[in-house]
Amino acid sequence: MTKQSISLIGVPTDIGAGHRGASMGPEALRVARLAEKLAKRGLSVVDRGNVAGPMNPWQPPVDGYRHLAEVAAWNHGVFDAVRAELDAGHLPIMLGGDHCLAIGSIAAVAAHCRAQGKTLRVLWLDAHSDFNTALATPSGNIHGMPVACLCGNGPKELVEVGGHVPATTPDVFRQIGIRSVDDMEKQLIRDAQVQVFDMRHIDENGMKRTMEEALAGVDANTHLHVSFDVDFLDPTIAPGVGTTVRGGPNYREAQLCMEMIADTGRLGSLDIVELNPAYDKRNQTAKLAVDLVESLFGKSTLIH
Ligand SMILES: [Mn+2]
Repeated sequence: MTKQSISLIGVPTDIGAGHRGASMGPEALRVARLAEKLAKRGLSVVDRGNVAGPMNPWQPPVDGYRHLAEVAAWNHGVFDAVRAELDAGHLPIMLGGDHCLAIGSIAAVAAHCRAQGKTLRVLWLDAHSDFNTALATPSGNIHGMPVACLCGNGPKELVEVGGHVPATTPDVFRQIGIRSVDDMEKQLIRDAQVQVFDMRHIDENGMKRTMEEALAGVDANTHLHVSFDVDFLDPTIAPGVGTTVRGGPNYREAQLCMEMIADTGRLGSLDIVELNPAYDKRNQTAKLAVDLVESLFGKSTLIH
């Protein structure tokens, strides 16, 4: 087997978020030694530096969207950067940044899968479904809308980021850890038939059974994309996010989730988003995220 080649792509913006600070996420992950830890696992890691984009003007929403033009600009940058790494045969890790950046990232992965004849499966690890629209959103913050936009439900500027509309379809998503969904958003998710494994599902079935279900049907032709919103984790272990929701997976549940994804051997790309150092304590959430990403790349706690 050839050595897997990983490319880190920093995207230092909080353009789609309701709190400032996720723009510092890429540096916090670097400071927590993400590249070094993966290299220690025998992986080849290159840090491609940061994507550039507009400043956060911190304006109120216009027609239901905050910073639409700026969000589109950042996502075009992300799309180009992620697509280039995939085309070169590398495994991109997008270091966010807020979750609006998954529009560009997953649009690029979907385009790559179409070109390669691969089947896309997206594991959306998050407290939120991020399936809002301008009509359903209370805030206009676009980090609550990326899944809807990727499925063609959103403003032209975002739906068309990857040039293929829709970028992908609801059936590729498996949402895990969900525990905060707006009322209208719930109906949109039901209508789209997105497969959601919410915290109640995890409580009742355990993380093992949940991940078996979320990974069912993954085969040798599957490209697994993990979109890891750090607010997926319980805030007692991961305080460094702007949108904490209590009652998330604990440390062992999160580790098992990552280990079971690693076991498939099909991980093809990753987003790490919503890490907000302004809310963190001594970079502990960044260190935890790095720890979990090590497990995602096969660092097992099992002794064998
Ligand atoms: Mn999210």
